[in-house]
Amino acid sequence: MAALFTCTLFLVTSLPKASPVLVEQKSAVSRQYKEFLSYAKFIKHSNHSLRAVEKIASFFVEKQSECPFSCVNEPRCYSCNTASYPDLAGSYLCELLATDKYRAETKFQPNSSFHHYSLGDPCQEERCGNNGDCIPDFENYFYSCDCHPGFAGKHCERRGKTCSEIKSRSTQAPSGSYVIDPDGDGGYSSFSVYCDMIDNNGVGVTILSHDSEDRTLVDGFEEKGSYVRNVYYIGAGVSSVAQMSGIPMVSAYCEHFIKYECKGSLLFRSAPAGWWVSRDSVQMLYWGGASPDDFQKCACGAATPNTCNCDANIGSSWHEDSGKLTDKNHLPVIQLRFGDTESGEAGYHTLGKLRCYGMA
Ligand SMILES: [Ca+2]
Ligand SMILES: [Ca+2]
Repeated sequence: MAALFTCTLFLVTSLPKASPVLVEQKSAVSRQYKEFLSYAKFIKHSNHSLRAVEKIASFFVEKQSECPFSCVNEPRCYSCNTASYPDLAGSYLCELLATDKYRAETKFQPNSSFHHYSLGDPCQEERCGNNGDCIPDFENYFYSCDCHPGFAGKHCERRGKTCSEIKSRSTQAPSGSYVIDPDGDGGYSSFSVYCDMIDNNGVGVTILSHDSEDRTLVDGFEEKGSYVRNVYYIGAGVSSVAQMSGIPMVSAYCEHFIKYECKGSLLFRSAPAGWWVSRDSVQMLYWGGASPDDFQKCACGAATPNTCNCDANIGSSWHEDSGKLTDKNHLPVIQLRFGDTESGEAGYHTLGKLRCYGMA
């Protein structure tokens, strides 16, 4: 049976406090140097030994417990065998080994003549929650958790905040529907999104759908902004704009494709006829492909004095302004407004899904 054996070694107190030899040596087992104290945690496996592996040294000790002490003090030592019984002189054989039962699993066997000491398994306790896998690091007596897809945190104890965080904590997570909680435990409740785990080099893209993605006709609304389309986001548990806004807040990048096709229907020229509304309910006067500093401009006008294709106000043919909105502080879009569509004038709006990725 395995019993926890804590091995504490006081080095000779006359050693200089900052002995460079001790500090620099790379130990096989976990050794931490605190002042003059060095220790490692061993588990005693009675009546077992690790045979036919590389021995660093064999010698006799007065007490069995001196053997793991010696292992702690030998940089190449991972584990040790000690004789179960003394020899005629009352001493016990001690073998310092260059490997351990985790690395040489098949060499670890019952043996009534020996006890074996090795470092404990850092994953022996239930370390990782929500079916996460514990990944042991025997050399440093440390572990990490590979989370079951959807979970995050050091111990996989909570929902992922975004698809990027989920992907970072479980690299094999497939694309699909996931429950996320952008603001972590407490605050807003978690909700469902689609995670594209392939796009953008597999960073994990959080995708939020809404009810206004179809290309939609605007006709018969002459007053500026008199056409009103509220955008409702779709996902189990989605209940408020503030809740959804957590996605852009904790993401590095967001994009929201927006397009307006126009036949004699103005967007921004003079007093704006059309605009979109930010998550904070603010009227936004820049279009997809332009930046917030491009006041009353579309992608085509961002680098020129021109503004938007639709601002040419050409009633005899169709034109369009389109591009991605990328200022995550304004996203998602919650409303679309248009006007100047009467007597042969018209427009079509198209709004893509909200896509966010990376971790802020
Ligand atoms: Ca929450
Ligand atoms: Ca017009």
